[in-house]
Amino acid sequence: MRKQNMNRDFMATARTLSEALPYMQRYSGAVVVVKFGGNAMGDDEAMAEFASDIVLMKQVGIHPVVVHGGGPMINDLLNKLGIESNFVRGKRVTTRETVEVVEMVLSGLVNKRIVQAINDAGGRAVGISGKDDDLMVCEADDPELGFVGRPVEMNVQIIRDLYNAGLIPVIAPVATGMADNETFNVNGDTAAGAIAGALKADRLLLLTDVSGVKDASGEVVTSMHPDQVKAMIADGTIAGGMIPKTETALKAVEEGVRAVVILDGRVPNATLLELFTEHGAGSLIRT
Ligand code: X2W
Repeated sequence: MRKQNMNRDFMATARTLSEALPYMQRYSGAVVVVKFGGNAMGDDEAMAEFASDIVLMKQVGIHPVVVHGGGPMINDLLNKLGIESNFVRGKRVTTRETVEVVEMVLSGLVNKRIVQAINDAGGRAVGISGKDDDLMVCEADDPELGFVGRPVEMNVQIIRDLYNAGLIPVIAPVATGMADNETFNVNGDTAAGAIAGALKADRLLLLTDVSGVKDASGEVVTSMHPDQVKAMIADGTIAGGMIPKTETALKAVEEGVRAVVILDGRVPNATLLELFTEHGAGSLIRT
């Protein structure tokens, strides 16, 4: 009995692998930017699983590029230090004091935790921020927000150099300014969109903690044209935190990203489900 069940499991595994072949062929050599948000990160086990999915992508010939957030981790350290922090339209009001904490947490703690997890899974990850090789140069997004950056110049050759050398870039959304010595805090979705746009990536996967973009009846819309997204923002169906995400998606598609997917990063193997199965996951936005 036990033997039979095991056989059935092995057969299902073999079938799954076999069904993944056309997807592996389709994505071989593709550039896939994965935004890993702080809310999608979870515990060590979830982190290890994310890391192993990224390593699997690299193994089958995809060039994964990880751009991460870490909002909840920034909140934790700001709280410990007794520094108050507020959000305006989804972005953190960032003082000179705050931006130092943001850089320490994102470029230090969060970036290295992801790098370590990918390396533990057998990959070769290298952690950088938007400052390295002037990858992302910003100007102030809005005077009300302080040191929050809007990317104005992208130099993505460093990313191509890394992935062509077999490495997996892991990027913290901290950037340099036009003037000397300036540091900007960049929203993780904004950074991922700008990087994917500059790379003309095949896919931008925005991993979050919701199942996708929902319609008026609360159902996840699996596939959307940019015009439909714009209409849903205009009539209020898309609201709150989903606005900056969908706006990032629209901009990325405009800049030449082939498709953007907003999906729930807490679902086990979310990225593999999206890339290597017929069903996909979350909401896909493309022209
Ligand atoms: C974000 C950067 C981190 C981030 C912040 O300070 O929280 C701005 O709001 P998640 O986990 O992806 O939300 N920056 C300007 O985006 O993290």
